[in-house]
Amino acid sequence: MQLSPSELILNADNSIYHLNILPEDIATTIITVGDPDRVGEVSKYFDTIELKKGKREFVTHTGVLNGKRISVISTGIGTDNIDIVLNELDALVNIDFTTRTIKEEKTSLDIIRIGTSGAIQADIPINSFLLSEYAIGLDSLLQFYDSKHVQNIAVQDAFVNHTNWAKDKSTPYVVTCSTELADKIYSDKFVKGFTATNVGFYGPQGRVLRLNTQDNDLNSKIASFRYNNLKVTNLEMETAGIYGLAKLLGHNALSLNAILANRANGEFSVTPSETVEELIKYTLNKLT
Ligand code: R1P
Repeated sequence: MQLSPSELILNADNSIYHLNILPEDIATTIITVGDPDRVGEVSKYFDTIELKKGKREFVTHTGVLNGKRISVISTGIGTDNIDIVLNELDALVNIDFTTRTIKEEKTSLDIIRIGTSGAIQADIPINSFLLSEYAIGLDSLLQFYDSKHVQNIAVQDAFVNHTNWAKDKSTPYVVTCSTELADKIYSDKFVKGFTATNVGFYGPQGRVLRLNTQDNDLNSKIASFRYNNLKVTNLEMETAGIYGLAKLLGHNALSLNAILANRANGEFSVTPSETVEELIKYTLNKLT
């Protein structure tokens, strides 16, 4: 079946609509970061950089480090952007742009997020690294896809019961990382975690400046949730979307978090850039 110009949107140079890049522009190992300025903070370690392109919040650099070709792409903030980035990355490798048809032979990407996050458990130190083994999406992204088969329904049902989740908010979805990538990257530098991904930074993550939230106890209920040995460790805005879409599309994904805030203690890092830089160096070292 041919994908129409309104569904698979290509720019005049045949690049994919939002990312503005061509199939040959990306490596099969992709690092995603939220902040477009963080792309250069990663690619500055490459031995060579062959490509720098961008459009809106989506900046891409591709280069080689220790003989391994790597692309680093900024996603901006939120799972709405993750929907664009994951679908367009997949299209770049698994759809033939000339015939507008899905390729028979699929390519699987390794997608590693290097992001920042706030801990929700008091015992997770500021400036530590957290590897998300599990993620729970409190946004609605995955619920728009035929995705029940990649969701852990038992954990999400228990979470809904424990938090008395309001029926007028979308149903949380629980998804997991690529164990293959986790085995490759993990060391005792990391806390293994269960990351909650939410749709906003303020009210959805329980921050009250001038607006009251629908449930003032939400963060404490998220923090006290237990399922066997699982407890939610941190809050951010992309991981569950990345895990869910990567699983559905046949890619491997792993989210690494520099813990810059502790919401339980009210602390924020005084050395955020240094902590993120350490995580970048560590990840590049492990990948190459
Ligand atoms: C919020 O400030 C942003 O920071 C975190 C959140 O997930 C959200 O994107 O990650 P990044 O630093 O990777 O953007």
